[in-house]
Amino acid sequence: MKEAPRLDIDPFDDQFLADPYAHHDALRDAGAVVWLEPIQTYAMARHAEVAAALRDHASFCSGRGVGLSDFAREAPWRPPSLLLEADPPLHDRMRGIMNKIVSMAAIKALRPVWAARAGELVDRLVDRRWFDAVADLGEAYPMAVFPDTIGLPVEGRENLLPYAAAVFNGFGPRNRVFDRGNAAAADAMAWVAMACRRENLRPGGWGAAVYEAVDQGECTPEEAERLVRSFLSAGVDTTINGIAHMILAFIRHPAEWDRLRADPSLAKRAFEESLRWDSTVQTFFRTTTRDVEVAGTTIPAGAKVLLFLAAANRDPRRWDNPDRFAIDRGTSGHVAFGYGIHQCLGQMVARLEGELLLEAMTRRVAAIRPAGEPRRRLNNTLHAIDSLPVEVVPA
Ligand code: PQS
Repeated sequence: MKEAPRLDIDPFDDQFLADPYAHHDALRDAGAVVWLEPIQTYAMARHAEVAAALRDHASFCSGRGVGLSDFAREAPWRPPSLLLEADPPLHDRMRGIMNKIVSMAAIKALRPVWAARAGELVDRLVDRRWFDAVADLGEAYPMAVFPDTIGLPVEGRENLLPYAAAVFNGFGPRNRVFDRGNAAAADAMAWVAMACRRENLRPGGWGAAVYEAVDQGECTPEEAERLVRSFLSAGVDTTINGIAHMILAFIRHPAEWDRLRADPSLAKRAFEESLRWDSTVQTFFRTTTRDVEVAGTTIPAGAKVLLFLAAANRDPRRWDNPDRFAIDRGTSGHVAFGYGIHQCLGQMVARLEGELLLEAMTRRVAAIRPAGEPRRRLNNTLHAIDSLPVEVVPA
C-alpha cells in the first residue's frame, strides 16, 4: 500500500487561482492520489481517477458538501442544495423533478427566441467593433435569455452575479477570496431568497414549473424554493465564464476561427472543445463514505477529496496535445460538466447558449483580435475573467 505523496500546493491561493494550468502537471505527475498539505485533503487530477470518482457516487458522496467544508462537522454557510449537495435517494427524487423541466422539448422550444437574441446582440457588437467579451457578450447574453426563462422579477437581476460568485467561492476555504465575495453578496442573497418565492415567479417560467411539482405532490414548497435557487446559483456565472473562455480560446488560436468559418457546422464541437480546453468549473470535492483504494493508495472513510476537473480535461494520459484548442477534436469523455448522477442539469442550456452565439458570430465576424490584456477575477471554484477586451473584424 502506497502513501499518497504530500504536496505543498494550495489550490486556493491567489497565485494558483490566477493560473491553475501552470500547476496541473505537478499535481498529475506526483501520483494518482496526492495529499495537499496546505488544505489537508486528498486530491486527484488525472482523467482516469477523476472520472472514476465521479462515477462512483456511493463511495464519493456529495451530501457532506462538494466544498472543502464537511457538512458532517461544520454547519453549511447556506442551506444545502437538494441536487448538488445531496445523495440518493433525495438527490434522485429532486433531479427527476428538474429533469422534466429542463427537458429536450423545453430546450428545443427556447432555440428560436434565444437564436434571435444572439443575432441581435452580435449585430450590435459587430457594429461597435471594440467591446468587452465578458461584460458585453459573456454576461449580456445569458442575462438577456436565462432570467426570462426562469421567470425572475426584472428588477434587481444584477444581484445574480455577486450571488453566484459567493456560491462558487463558498466551495473553497474561508480565504480572502471568499471574504471579499461574501461581503459583496449580502444584499444579493436577500434578493435571491425573495426571487425564489412562488409569488415572485412569472407563470409559464421554469421557476413556476418547479412549484407545479408541489401541486402534483412531488415535493414540498420548501423543496421547490430550494430547487429554484439551484437555477439561480448555477445558471449564470458558469455560462458567463464559459462564453468568455470560448472567445479567449479563439483569440489564442486564431486559425481555429478560420476553420470554424469554413465549416460552421463545427460550432457545437467548438464550444465543447472550449470547455475541455478551459473548464469553467475547475474543481470540486467529494467525501469518501468508506475506505477507498485508488491506484494502490487507500483514502480513509470520511475524507474530503478534491477533484481537478480542469486538470483531467488536459491530462496528457488521456488527450493528445491537450493544451491545444482544436475544434474538430473528439471531446467525448471530458468532465467539464461532471459525470455520473450529478452531471450538470443545465448542460443543454449552456450548449445552446454557446452554440447560438458561435453561429451568430461565424456569419458576421471575419476575425476576433485581442484589444487589451484580459483581466482575471479570482474565484475559489470558477476560472473567471473580469474583462476581455476584443476587436472584431466584420465579415
Ligand atoms: C448548485 C448546483 C451546481 C445548486 C460546482 C457547483 C455547481 C458546478 C460545479 C453548482 C452550484 C450550485 N456546479 O444547486 O445550488
